[in-house]
Amino acid sequence: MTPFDTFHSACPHDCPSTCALEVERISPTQIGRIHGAKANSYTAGVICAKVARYAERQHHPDRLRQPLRRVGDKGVGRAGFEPISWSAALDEIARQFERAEQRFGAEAVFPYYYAGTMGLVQRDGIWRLTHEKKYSRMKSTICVTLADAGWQAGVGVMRGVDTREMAESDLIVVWGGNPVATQVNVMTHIARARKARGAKLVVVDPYRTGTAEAADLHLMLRPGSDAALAVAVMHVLFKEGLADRAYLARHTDVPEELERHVAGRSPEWAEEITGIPAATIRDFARLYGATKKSFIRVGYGFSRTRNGAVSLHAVSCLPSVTGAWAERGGGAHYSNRTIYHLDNSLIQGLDLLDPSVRELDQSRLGAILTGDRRDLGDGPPVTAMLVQSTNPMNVCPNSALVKKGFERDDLFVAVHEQFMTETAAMADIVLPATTFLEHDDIYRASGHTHLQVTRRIVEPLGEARPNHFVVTELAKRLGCRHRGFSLSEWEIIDETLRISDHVDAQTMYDNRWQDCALDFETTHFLNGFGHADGRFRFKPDWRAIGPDVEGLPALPDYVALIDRPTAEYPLRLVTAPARQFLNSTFTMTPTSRQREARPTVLIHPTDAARLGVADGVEVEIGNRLGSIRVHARLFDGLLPGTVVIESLWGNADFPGGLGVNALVSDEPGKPDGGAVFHDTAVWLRPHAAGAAA
Ligand SMILES: Nc1nc2c(c(=O)[nH]1)N[C@H]1C(S)=C(S)[C@@H](COP(=O)(O)OP(=O)(O)OC[C@H]3O[C@@H](n4cnc5c(=O)[nH]c(N)nc54)[C@H](O)[C@@H]3O)O[C@H]1N2
Ligand SMILES: Nc1nc2c(c(=O)[nH]1)N[C@H]1C(S)=C(S)[C@@H](COP(=O)(O)OP(=O)(O)OC[C@H]3O[C@@H](n4cnc5c(=O)[nH]c(N)nc54)[C@H](O)[C@@H]3O)O[C@H]1N2
Ligand code: SF4
Ligand SMILES: [Mo]
Repeated sequence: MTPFDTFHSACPHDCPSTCALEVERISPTQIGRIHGAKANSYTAGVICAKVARYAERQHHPDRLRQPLRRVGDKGVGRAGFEPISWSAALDEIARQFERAEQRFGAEAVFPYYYAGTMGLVQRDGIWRLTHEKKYSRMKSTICVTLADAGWQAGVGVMRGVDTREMAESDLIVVWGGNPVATQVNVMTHIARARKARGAKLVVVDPYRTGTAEAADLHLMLRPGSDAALAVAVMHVLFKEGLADRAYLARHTDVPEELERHVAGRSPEWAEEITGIPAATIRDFARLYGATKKSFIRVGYGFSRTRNGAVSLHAVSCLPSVTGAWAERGGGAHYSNRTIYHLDNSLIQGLDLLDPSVRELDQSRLGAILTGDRRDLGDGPPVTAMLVQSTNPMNVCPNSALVKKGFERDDLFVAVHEQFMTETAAMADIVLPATTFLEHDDIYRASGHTHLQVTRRIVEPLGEARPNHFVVTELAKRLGCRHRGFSLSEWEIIDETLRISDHVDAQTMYDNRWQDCALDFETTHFLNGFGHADGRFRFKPDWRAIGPDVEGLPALPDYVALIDRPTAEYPLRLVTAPARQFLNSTFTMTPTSRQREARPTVLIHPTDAARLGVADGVEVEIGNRLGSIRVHARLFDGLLPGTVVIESLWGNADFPGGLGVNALVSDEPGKPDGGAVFHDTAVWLRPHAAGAAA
């Protein structure tokens, strides 16, 4: 007799890897360990430690089990709530939404969601309610907006070279990403290339991450300066005969103009901006130019600055100069989001979308809730919210303002959550949510090519219910008629697959996944890039991507559109993802907490000496938005002038109760918005001195 059965599933988290999983089920209510599926050619049997021990999260004693109504003060947590029934909770939310609508119009209601689950039915069903009721629409800006803009600018379509081809590369460049922490499977395919072909790994990152430590060459640069590095590399490629002129003539828009433009931007010029020695830039350019099978894994990290789209576009130009796109194992990958050809209309109720309904910027939630006219326009205030699968009190920029917004007495908030997060603690009604092991869904991946359908593996904990249930029950109470509200998750998955010309849900489930990889010519853009003329664009049409084009360069270039260091704010803060957390998810599991130890700022010994900061002491870090307290660790794996706080600890985990996003601006990146998490100039001083000042 085996002690457990194994069921297959897919990781629901917001991670490009979307791993194919094998879940040990010990009983109808209990899981054991989770493993990566060996048979999946991308997952290849490997998953991250935090999901391998998902049982810690699934069976955590603090999981929410029943609907709650707040009776105490906001922010207190579980003690401020008392249980109520599902029907009473849903009735109250519907009543509050109707009241908001009657007083101010439908746009006073703001359904707000994000990526706690990446399952398309559970994550995106909230849109159906939004569209049918004409509630304010959320403009998604917190994750990929800047990176999307940069990729769209040059490549023109949201797909890239098959990431499994990294195993066939001779040089892999991980640019502005830290896959050891954020998508571990990339390392599997890189390891294959290193073992089989002696491939080299280059990492471009402001600090010595786990990935940088594993690299042959770490290009340690100033945050926000990537475009200067990329342009100087192009300078060397053209100057030293490493540009593929035949490829350029056939597949790109303005190669001669580009060559003239980069001629004036040498490695010495870039050294000034990036902090990387000119000789190192030259060596890297020669290595890149001499290696046809070179693969750039484009990360998201370096796009999270005001000039991030420009930087990402500049990096995407490199394989177009050397012609690496044409080689097996060559080119670049950012996201494969569009390859699945899924028709989302049933899930999202797109037939009811009304573009005249106002859109509110997800990353400016604080400004929105505190009545900023730049966001609200001449529309009504937001007076009622449903928050699903996201924790904005933690993850949103300008988080002190977010808190101020949630503190409003005249704002009604319902939060659907698995845990009493800091956001849930601000709610009037809290609803308990199922985990991916307790509901059905369908997942596509941005980092590979597989579509996966999953089924419930264990019984929901207590009275926990899926997002689909909440959205459907509210829709009924609010008089919605869209037929999506009368179907089960499984029926929606099945119909979505059928209208998208895929196999039915049961077949896809039985097959475990469907590999939707496109052919070589398409993924390598030999049949053309995404623009009408089929050419890669060195000269993007930024205006077609977003309205805020002021200061954007015509050709790839460094533009100082960043929060530049000044005498008052001399350091640049990067808030890179912590390995054991996933945004704010896993900040409650004991092993993750223990391994991450405590919120810590990494600071160069030279800066520390100048500022009188000793290893391990508490420091204060601040800017125009406010200040936070955190412990310092002296670290020589970054340039003087850069500091790093790995994220995302809860606000309450910081000594002063304010987390790192209290320092992050909610100013939108260019040209189409996007949060700028790694673009913050700050001052830093020992805490005791700060208190005395
Ligand atoms: N363990 C863990 N895994 C995660 C997450 C997590 O929080 N923790 N988050 C998930 C999510 S939502 C996403 S979107 C992905 C993100 O995946 P990644 O592509 O890794 O992007 P980021 O995580 O934003 O940033 C990664 C790296 O970018 C670097 N960086 C910051 N600024 C710059 C810059 O100006 N230039 C350069 N070259 N590098 C810079 C940071 O130092 C960091 O090492 O990961 C997912 N996976
Ligand atoms: N400083 C800093 N801030 C950042 C970043 C950074 O790099 N630095 N990264 C940013 C990025 S890339 C992103 S994508 C955002 C992510 O921000 P969020 O999408 O808010 O991510 P999480 O913090 O993981 O919160 C997800 C929440 O959803 C809940 N949840 C999970 N599954 C379900 C479900 O099925 N139903 C319901 N109702 N709830 C569920 C989880 O319990 C969790 O509390 O954070 C951003 N914030
Ligand atoms: S690596 Fe990413 S997709 Fe894979 S199990 Fe971990 S969080 Fe999930
Ligand atoms: Mo993200």
